[in-house]
Amino acid sequence: MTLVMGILNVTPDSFSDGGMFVQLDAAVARGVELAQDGADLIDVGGESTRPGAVRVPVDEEQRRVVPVIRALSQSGVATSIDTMNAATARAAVEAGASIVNDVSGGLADPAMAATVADLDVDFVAMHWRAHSTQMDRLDRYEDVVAEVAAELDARVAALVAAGVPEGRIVLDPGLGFAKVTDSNWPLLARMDEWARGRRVLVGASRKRFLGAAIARRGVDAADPAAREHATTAVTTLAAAAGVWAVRVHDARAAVDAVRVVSAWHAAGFGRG
Ligand code: PMM
Repeated sequence: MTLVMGILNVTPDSFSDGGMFVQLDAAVARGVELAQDGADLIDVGGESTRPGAVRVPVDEEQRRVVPVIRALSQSGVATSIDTMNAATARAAVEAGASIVNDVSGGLADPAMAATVADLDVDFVAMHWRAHSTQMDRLDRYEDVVAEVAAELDARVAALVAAGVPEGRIVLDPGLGFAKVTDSNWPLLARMDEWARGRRVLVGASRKRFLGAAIARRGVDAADPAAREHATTAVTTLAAAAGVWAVRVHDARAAVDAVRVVSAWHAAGFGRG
């Protein structure tokens, strides 16, 4: 069954109420809530990667995420660390994270591949072309599926060369990263062409390209919260396509969708 990864962004704008301990408590409480909603693991990130976002110093990133991961681990909640920094990946795994999720697929930090090999954890390699301040203008493809496939293959080759076992690598098409609107759909619709049997993570939750698809009179498609049902539709189709995991804000909706797909398959889908 497709796993549900709940999103926990520990950035100052995610928890508006100020002080560090308040933020820590609020973040841990949110992580526990996502787990109670059925998330199989919580993806903890301390650096926003939204379009236009600027980088956060690595010590500040660790100050945000490490205590949250430690507290969630102590509560028995599984976590992944969403980071582009090898040092943060290491600190997070030492605090209890079991997966490293790198939106740059190891490109942003030359030390990432060897660090992940050494840590011996699963690694999510997302398709990425540049940091958030530059990525929108890199939405240039002749054939988005072929180019993403080739660029992901290059990441896999580099990771394997650094000692990461192939079976540890999960591929992610990087929806919204150097893909503004139309480039996203072929990557979902033609997943087999770039995944080629590997484990896949899909992170579509509340992203801009969903807003573009649902825009019509009476729908505020610019509001990320208005993209929630569209997110659940993607989760349903992704689960039906057999993806390993979806990365979502609303764990309950995603678990419901995954369970519907599972019941549908169990009742003999494809046999009739
Ligand atoms: N998207 C965001 C952050 N981290 N990680 C993976 N593996 N895949 C994604 O698509 C992804 C990610 C940005 O989304 P957010 O700002 O809603 O967290």
